[in-house]
Amino acid sequence: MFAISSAFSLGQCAANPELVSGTFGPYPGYTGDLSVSGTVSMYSIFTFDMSGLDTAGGACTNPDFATLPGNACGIHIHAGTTCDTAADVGGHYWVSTKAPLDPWSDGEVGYVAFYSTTDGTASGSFAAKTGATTSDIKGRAFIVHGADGGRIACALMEAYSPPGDDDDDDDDDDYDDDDFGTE
Ligand SMILES: [Cu+2]
Repeated sequence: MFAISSAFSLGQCAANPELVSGTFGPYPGYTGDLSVSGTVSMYSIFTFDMSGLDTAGGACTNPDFATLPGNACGIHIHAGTTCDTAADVGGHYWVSTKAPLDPWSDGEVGYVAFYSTTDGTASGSFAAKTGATTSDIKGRAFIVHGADGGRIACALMEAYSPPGDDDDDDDDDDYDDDDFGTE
């Protein structure tokens, strides 16, 4: 079996975006009536650093999604909040009211998160149009798929605690269950 050691992270505390927009003003030269306000916050992309990944047949070395089974070599957030019971892990997670297409599906959106490995290790980063906030994703299952598309590893996404920070992070998790899509 695969021994996965993993470090997935969203890299930030839910309350602390990495970047935030300043005050919106009119675009230079814009003379129309519209006046945009609000904020845009940037939370981190996903970064990963893993070992013990599937090297079978070299399929995940440079994945060709046209010929591989669905989800081959994939790394995805799934809807479930457990890694204990397969039936409860659920399908891909995204907020369908904000991101209409499954960002984790093969090809449909033109993007799917995957790992590429020759020796069972992989690292990198990716963004996914989940429509989800960090707190939406907190507690959900991160799934690693093998070269045949099967699920080979699972970890729950937890609040990041910097080394030495033993504060209890009590974020509330107020997503609406009707609000996300699964496949
Ligand atoms: Cu998956």
